[in-house]
Amino acid sequence: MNKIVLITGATSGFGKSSAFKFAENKYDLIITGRRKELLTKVAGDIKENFNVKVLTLNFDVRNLKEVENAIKSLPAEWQKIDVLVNNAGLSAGLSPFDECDIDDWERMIDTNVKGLLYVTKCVAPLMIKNSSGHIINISSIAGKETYLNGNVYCASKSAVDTLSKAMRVDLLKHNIKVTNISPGAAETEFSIVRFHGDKEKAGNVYKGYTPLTPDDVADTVFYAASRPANVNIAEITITPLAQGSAFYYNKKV
Ligand code: NDP
Ligand code: 8X3
Repeated sequence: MNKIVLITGATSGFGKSSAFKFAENKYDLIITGRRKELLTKVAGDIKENFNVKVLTLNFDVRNLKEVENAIKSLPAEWQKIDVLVNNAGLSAGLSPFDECDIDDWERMIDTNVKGLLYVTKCVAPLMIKNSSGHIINISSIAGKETYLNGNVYCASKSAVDTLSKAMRVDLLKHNIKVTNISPGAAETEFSIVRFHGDKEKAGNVYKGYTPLTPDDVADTVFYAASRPANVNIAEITITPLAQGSAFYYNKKV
């Protein structure tokens, strides 16, 4: 029987690449996201290329009822989740603290912090029932250090960092591994979402250096998930070669 991974935010970026990576390694997949058409397309592409099962769950991580209903809807054979990748997340805006839009703050906190909590609260009991499981939280280098105008995004990822530590100690007695992964700059839909759809502004973020690709991050996620049973990778920070910290880049522009 294949292992099962549940990946949130698999319609794009790290989540989508991770879905392919786990499928390549013979995991059955539960993939989630709000954009139903994209989710169906990812599921179809994976089934066409790999001999694995794929279940799609279409929900917004910010809505507790939707999260609860989605996880409750899992057929018995899908309930033994081996790996949960808490990836769904976003940044909204990049402005000085005093100029920020409160709606952007709400979206980031509701998605990156509360959404991650809701999903984990619903999935953890399934892992506890089996006395095994692995929770992989996608934080960010922005959770380690604050950069100019990063304010609430950085705080939300810092919260993920802390929650990873908290989950690791609280769930230890149930043999559940917890890994916190902190990527640096990667070109996905991330900056397009941050700049509210402004693709030109988003593209400028990645000029003058080679950013991480979604596959680089998916490799790291799978590395953490594929260690021997006695090994837990607690923390990984991964950056492009040209990024020395959350705010220092060696750009050729
Ligand atoms: P993308 O924008 O490409 O992907 C984000 C994914 O999250 C999408 O699949 C999106 O799906 C999903 N998502 C967003 N909001 C919600 C929601 N409310 N409910 C359900 N799903 C949601 O960005 P990335 O792949 O770059 O981002 C993935 C994670 O990595 C995020 O947590 C991000 O903060 C983090 N990160 C990104 C870095 C980067 O430089 N790109 C670096 C470090 C961390 P849909 O819209 O269909 O719901
Ligand atoms: C995304 C990476 O450096 O743009 O978390 O915040 S960064």
